[in-house]
Amino acid sequence: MTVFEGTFTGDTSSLRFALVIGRFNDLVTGKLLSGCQDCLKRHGVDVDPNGSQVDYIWVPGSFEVPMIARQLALSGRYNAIICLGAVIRGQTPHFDYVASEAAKGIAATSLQTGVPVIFGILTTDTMQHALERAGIKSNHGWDYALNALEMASLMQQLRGQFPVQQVLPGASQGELMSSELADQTRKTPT
Ligand code: INI
Repeated sequence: MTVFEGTFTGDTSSLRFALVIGRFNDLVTGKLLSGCQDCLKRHGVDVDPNGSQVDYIWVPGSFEVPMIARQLALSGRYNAIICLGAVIRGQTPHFDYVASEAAKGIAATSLQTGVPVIFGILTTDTMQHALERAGIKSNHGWDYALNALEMASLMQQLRGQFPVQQVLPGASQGELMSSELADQTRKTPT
């Protein structure tokens, strides 16, 4: 049998990433973004917004993240999509709705499209807790980028070994993208 594992040491120059970032609590999401860019850069990815490897898409808040991630995933252009947001518990149930919809939407996007979509939405009780995870103690943005690199590499390996043969029941036609279709629609082949 075979062991498949994503690597962090391969050539990353042909990989493309999209970062979808919520503006809500941008004190936190801006720091997650910096951590994310630092990690990608140190792994050889050109993070310049004018370059060809990373696109940045800002949305109002975490609730809007999955819809945009889905559209980007369906484009077939990206090896992985990183979703960044910060949902901080307040005095209202708003937190639960936003956090839950963001998590469900991101998971559904990944499953429906076959594109790795990284769940980089911090959910914390306080701003202090969020900031501690966005640079004061550690920066989870770095980890999310690492997860994206690992999944992009793993999917490249699996694509050759396990091409998608059928659209699963429950997925609307054209919604679940086969790896062949993703390859065809990708603007720059990887
Ligand atoms: N969006 C967040 O990203 N984090 C939050 O903590 C948050 N809270 O608590 O309200 C939040 N709300 C905005 C939401 O994501 C949408 O942008 C808004 O509801 C419009 O659809």
